[in-house]
Amino acid sequence: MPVVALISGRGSNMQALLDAGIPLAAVISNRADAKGLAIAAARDVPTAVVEHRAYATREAFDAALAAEIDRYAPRLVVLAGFMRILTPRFVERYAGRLMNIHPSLLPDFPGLDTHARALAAGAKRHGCTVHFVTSELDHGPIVIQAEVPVLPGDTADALEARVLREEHVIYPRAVKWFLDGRLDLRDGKVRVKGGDAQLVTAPR
Ligand code: NHR
Ligand code: GAR
Repeated sequence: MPVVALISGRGSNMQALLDAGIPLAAVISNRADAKGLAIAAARDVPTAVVEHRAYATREAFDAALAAEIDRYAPRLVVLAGFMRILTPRFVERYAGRLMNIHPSLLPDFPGLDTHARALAAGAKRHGCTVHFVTSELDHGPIVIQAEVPVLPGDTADALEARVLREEHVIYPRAVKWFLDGRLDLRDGKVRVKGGDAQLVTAPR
């Protein structure tokens, strides 16, 4: 089966992929306590844990992770709330077939704690981005984005929930495009064959 998902926690994006009928060959977590592992197992998706703490270096962890992934020979590897920065060597190995979902409208707010940072900046809109992974963190070619309003009185939690609903819409869409051979990567930019919208605006 074509897709392997890497998770670190809750697994709601992984679940959205399964709910959309994306065939996951395996779900791999860097944390044994990731809630998403139980969700995958309950749906008979094979799971594995490669604990980053068991490895002395990022290179060693990434090599073990790659070995586990490659048992399934996936066409695509998706980061679904995966929280470890990957080494250039790992990223090279899966170049053009490694995707991430990031909870901001990139290039705004790469890195962590994006919802609180968007509020602190006084942003009037926020959202999420599916992108191909390159070795520059959260800077790879953008596949699709969804935008949500920032509302008066928003807390980071309220904003996160609004964004997460859109993540669950755009990640399955992006993965389907990839599996259907509809993504063209040229000059560091992604185009969808057929011209489907690569920006989704959530109604308020
Ligand atoms: N790796 C590369 N090379 N490029 C990207 O674009 C990546 C990546 C690995 C993960 C997801 C990402 C996000 O969407 C992602 C994109 C973790 C961190 C982080 O600082 C930052 C960004 C992302 C994921 N991780 C800490 C670390 O030391 C650990 C934090 C923790 O365990 O909670 O790896 O935002
Ligand atoms: C999601 O909001 C995802 O975009 C974000 O973590 C959450 C994971 O939720 N990813 C990152 O912040 C990557 N650094 P999930 O486990 O329920 O899919």
